[in-house]
Amino acid sequence: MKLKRKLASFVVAGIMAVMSCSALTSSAYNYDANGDGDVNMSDAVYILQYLCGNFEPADLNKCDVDGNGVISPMDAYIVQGHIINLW
Ligand SMILES: [Ca+2]
Ligand SMILES: [Ca+2]
Repeated sequence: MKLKRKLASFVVAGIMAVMSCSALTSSAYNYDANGDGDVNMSDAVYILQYLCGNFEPADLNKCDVDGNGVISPMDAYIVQGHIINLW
């Protein structure tokens, strides 16, 4: 029974992830998290380094790529997806 629940929650999480990909196509996103004028993997690393507590960015707002008011691994994920043309 527990296995079925875990499997069901895993499937639901997968479906939600796929559905959220379409929401990640906004052109309003600021992918340049580190503000150097380029969008590349260093922006995703910049966000993740902040989340790991390695430094305090000069402009925290730039790390909130999707503009939801929270800086999370999802912001780095959005940058990575943009770089590889996933969305
Ligand atoms: Ca950048
Ligand atoms: Ca965010």
